[in-house]
Amino acid sequence: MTEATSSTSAFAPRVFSGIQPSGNLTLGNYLGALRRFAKVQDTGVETIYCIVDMHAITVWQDPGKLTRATRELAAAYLACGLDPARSILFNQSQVPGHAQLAWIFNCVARLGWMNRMTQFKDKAGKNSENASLGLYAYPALMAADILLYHATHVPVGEDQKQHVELTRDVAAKFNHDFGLEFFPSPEPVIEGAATRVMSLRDGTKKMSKSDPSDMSRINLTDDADAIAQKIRKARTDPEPLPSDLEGLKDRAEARNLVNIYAALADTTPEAVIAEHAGQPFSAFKPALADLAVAHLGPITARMTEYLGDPAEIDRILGAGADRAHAIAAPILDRTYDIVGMIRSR
Ligand code: AQP
Repeated sequence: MTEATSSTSAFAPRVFSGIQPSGNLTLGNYLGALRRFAKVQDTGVETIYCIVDMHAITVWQDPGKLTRATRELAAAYLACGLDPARSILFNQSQVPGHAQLAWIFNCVARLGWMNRMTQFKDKAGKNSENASLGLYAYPALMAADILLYHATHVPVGEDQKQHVELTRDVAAKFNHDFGLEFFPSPEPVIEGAATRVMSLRDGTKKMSKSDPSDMSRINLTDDADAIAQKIRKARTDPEPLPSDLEGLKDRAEARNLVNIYAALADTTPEAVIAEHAGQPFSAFKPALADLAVAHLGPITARMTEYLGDPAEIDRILGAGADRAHAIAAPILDRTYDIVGMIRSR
């Protein structure tokens, strides 16, 4: 974690992050988020991790699939090493404070800020008139997720940086409008070799759960054969691996595979290049596939084990929601008080 800035230093360090239960958890979600969440927990700082089901429904979700995807994501958190006794793990809709604070932030955030959000443009596409109002207001709900707990640090992938910056803008405007330093200015924590894992079919697009092509991503539920096949078929160029990182400039797909290898091996892209310089992809890809299978296989097996007991998953989420609510309630009460709303019961 980075040093707290002056605007966060008045607040005790607290980490918050979330993932949408929108199905098909990917290697990108694993390297950019899940794996790092478990590591942060091991530093001893207070950690709150959320399954953001209210964010997921900003685009259509089949109800039965949403329930399954929520349990699957909980199982993935646990399989990646999250300990529900040390970290708080829950699904967002069980703590009403997220929606309540989001409404206040809808009235703080400006339309112009929302109009600059690239994720809305990407997700709404050409048909933005038909996108849900929730998709447009997504960043205000995300600001509420973070600030409801006075979180100071937010580990995310590169794609979420703009939303954390907007959260800082919301906190600053609220504090300025009401004339007090009530909300912290949270820091995005974007670290490691795989802060933006790219599609296996197009090195200019991020690997995403909702990409229509299953070959574009490695799912956490893929078996060894599927992982090996997807890596073998990953788009690359005909050149062998270069002797330094500079040689990967303008080779987005090759760079992506080197970054994935480095992240899985817990090393740097420089070290991977030093070890594999001059190798053709016909040799590098099988090495990468072996590494990915060795790494993801045990996680998939643990996920399957957790998913065998859905009642236990629901119990963990309920207990996590109670703990989250206990932190959020006084912060929300004080927010209403600052805004001037009567709390008489
Ligand atoms: N390709 C990626 N590389 C690195 N990090 C990634 N993350 C997502 N994709 C990558 C990180 O995973 C966390 C959870 O993301 P999310 O599920 O809330 O939403 P997202 O960023 O929109 O992820 P997807 O996979 O693209 O989901 P869909 O397709 O449903 O929108 C975040 O920390 C994110 O940075």
